[in-house]
Amino acid sequence: MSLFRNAVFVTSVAKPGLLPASAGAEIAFAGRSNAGKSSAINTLVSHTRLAFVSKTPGRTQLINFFRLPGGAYLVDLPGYGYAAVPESIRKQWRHLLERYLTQRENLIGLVLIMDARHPLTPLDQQMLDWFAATGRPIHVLLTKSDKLARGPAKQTLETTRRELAAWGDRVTVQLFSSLKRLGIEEAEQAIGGWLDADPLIDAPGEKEKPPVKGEKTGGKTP
Ligand SMILES: Nc1nc2c(ncn2[C@@H]2O[C@H](COP(=O)(O)OP(=O)(O)O)[C@@H](O)[C@H]2O)c(=O)[nH]1
Ligand SMILES: [Mg+2]
Repeated sequence: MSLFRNAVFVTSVAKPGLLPASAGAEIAFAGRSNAGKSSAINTLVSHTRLAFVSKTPGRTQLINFFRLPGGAYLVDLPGYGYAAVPESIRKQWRHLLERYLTQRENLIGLVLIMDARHPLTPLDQQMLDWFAATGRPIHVLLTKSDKLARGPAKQTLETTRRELAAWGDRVTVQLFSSLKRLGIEEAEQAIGGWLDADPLIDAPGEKEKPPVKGEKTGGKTP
């Protein structure tokens, strides 16, 4: 199973007003800057450098859209929490993220990337607050888990799982490592499950259907 293989870059967006029209189900990837988000995306698409692993944290300030072979979209959101970014820019990103996470109709799930050594930072909690309110599922990847010994990694997983329960029962979590390529199948299963359950996948364009002939349009008066 390779859900994400052959993802192709479609477009980058810097402002919420410039988001492309929703063309299919979207799965967004978010995380603190330097948490390992780009690496995780690259690992999942088996396509190194698709999402660009950056040596300079905080550089990705855009929402990047990738189309998956099945017609759904992988959406790479700008990393947050990079201290060296000026407040005015941080405010813009915050606005962009909030708007996208709370209002995007075709967004069917959020993959939240956290460094396994520093899970659930205040900004991670902010993302959870915004998106959990939509009632849609969130899957947390505790990445760089190779940096923890087996015992502490397991402990982190359990503690984080307990804490995540505060955001409801649609939040799941797992250990992940891009370096060691651990957790890929588990992630594909969790995320693939959202696509399987999504009616948009089987009925593309359903929303754009013109009104059925003879149906009341509301525009005419007799
Ligand atoms: N050991 C280890 N390092 C990782 C892992 N994932 C990412 N990194 C490193 O962490 C740094 C930030 O990764 P990147 O994917 O660019 O993070 P992003 O800012 O969240 O997109 C880079 O130096 C990566 O090589 C991982 O699973 N294990
Ligand atoms: Mg990145």
